[in-house]
Amino acid sequence: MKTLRLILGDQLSRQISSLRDLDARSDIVLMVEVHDETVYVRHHRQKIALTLSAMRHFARSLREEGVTVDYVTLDAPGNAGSFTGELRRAVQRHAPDRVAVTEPGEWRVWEQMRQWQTLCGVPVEIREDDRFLCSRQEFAQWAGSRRHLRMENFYRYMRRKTGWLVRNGQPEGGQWNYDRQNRKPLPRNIALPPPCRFAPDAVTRETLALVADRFSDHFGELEPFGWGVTRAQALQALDRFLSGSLPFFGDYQDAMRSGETFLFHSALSPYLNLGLLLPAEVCLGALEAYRQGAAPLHAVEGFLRQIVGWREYVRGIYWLKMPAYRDTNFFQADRPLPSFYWTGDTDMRCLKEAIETTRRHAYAHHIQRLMVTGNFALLAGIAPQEVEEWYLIVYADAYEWVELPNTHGMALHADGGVLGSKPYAASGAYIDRMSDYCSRCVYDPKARTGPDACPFNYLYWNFLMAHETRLKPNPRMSLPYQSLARLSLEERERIRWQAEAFLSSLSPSKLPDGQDAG
Ligand code: FAD
Ligand code: DLZ
Ligand code: SF4
Repeated sequence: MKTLRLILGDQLSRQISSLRDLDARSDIVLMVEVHDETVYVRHHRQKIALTLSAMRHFARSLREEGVTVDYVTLDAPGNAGSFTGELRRAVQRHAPDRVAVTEPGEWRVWEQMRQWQTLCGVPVEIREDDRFLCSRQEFAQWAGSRRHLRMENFYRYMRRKTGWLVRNGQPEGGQWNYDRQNRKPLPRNIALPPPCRFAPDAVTRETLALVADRFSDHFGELEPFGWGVTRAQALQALDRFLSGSLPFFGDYQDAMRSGETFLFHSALSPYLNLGLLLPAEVCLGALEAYRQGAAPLHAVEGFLRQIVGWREYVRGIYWLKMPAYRDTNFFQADRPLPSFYWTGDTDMRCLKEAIETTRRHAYAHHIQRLMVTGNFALLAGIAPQEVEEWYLIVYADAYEWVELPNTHGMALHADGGVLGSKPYAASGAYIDRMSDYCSRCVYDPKARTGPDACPFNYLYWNFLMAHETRLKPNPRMSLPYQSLARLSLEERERIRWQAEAFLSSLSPSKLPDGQDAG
């Protein structure tokens, strides 16, 4: 049987289910660079270069194995510009008995894929994406009729299922979660590991030239480009992380420092999301480091929690709740995204740092995403869809299945508490505690109101006041509301006035078409 096997740009694993029964004598692997995928949002230029270069390298590695690969480049004559159009053309070229494909990561593509059998006139077998440790069906079963779908409960379920850091049904060390040990600010003189960057080879250089030429109006700097684009490079990055950063990952997971992008974070998310690394092998690597005494329990547990817990959980929520999920707007937030999200042109040092890192590297670590850009968008009442589009554009690891629950649910609480039991709203005090940004900022993180006051402070209190009816009944919000109750009426009025003045001073422009934001 001649099978046409379509590999999407984020399915670059030799173990992907659509390649499992590959017969190199009769089958053809199809890979397509298509305009639609490069512009459904105006991705950061590094993300496009990373994806296309990784696709080209993956095709090359299959060919080296003796597999026939039909690879359609972006500028190939007649390129139809979409997955559906290119699949139809390939079916005409090869007349296969069937098409095999692995389910996509995004709802948008899923809707197209469901039409393919009808549109292409051949059987299309859609296979489960079993790179994930929990299937969509299993997550739905776990969710069952539970009232609350809390990550912590899901994480314990996954720990028991995998047996990772579990002994006789009990968590290694006696606790499931060592989160409390993961909140230390960075000591001033601690040495940070150098980031794992790779020099572009000829294939990547060609892709960089293509992106520079075709996507000059997209956000972000294209070079220096240091992402790995092959499985071998991704494995090298994993090794570097396990031996250099993992031991410190737990302690400083929430820390931020001026001018430092990666700290002790792994920067493995683009590789995991593209398929160059598998979540199971990354976890097994961390567990091996623990077994060998190379990394402490709280670091390994903290890292495992991100992958076995958060990563699988947000994917489960995405598929369980889509498509209605993205349309909820718990706080009725409707303010346009401020223009500084694109330019970094703001006096607020923390935001400037997070946005400049994002422009330069298509990366910011979790706390910058959640507690700086995300927290600001929450407190300022920015419309969820504008914030979500920003996050989908600006990061090399951005795919809607993981971006949307993190933005809509975790950062903005726009889902009303499906994902988090309370909003991650914080004043400047949190950022001051976890970073050195405030000491370099024109604003005073200790002042609540007044000309020098940190905008996060009055926006925070204003947010609590504006959403008192919705949030006060939440028992997890009782402390903030007890503090609010201690503020005088005059102070509340000052907060409201200053927040309004600040918010109306924000210029609401989006990245204009044709502007070079890089
Ligand atoms: P590390 O800190 O080293 O963590 C290790 C791995 O754990 C990551 O590589 C990632 O695969 C996984 N992980 C950690 N936290 C999460 C999480 N909350 N959800 C899912 N996986 C997690 N992650 C993406 O991969 N793509 C996105 O588009 C994305 N958008 C986000 C948007 C917002 C508003 C927020 C708050 C978070 C978002 N995240 C996203 C999650 C997280 O911030 C990134 O996975 C992480 O910063 C990637 O950097 P790292 O590889 O150095 O992670
Ligand atoms: C992100 C991306 C880009 C920029 N370009 C392509 C492409 O040309 N061809 C392709 O197969 N995939 C691309 N991707 C990744 C897809 O957007 C991703 O596979 C789908 O969104 C499914 O998650
Ligand atoms: Fe950010 Fe406020 Fe600190 Fe300035 S003072 S860096 S705005 S938290």
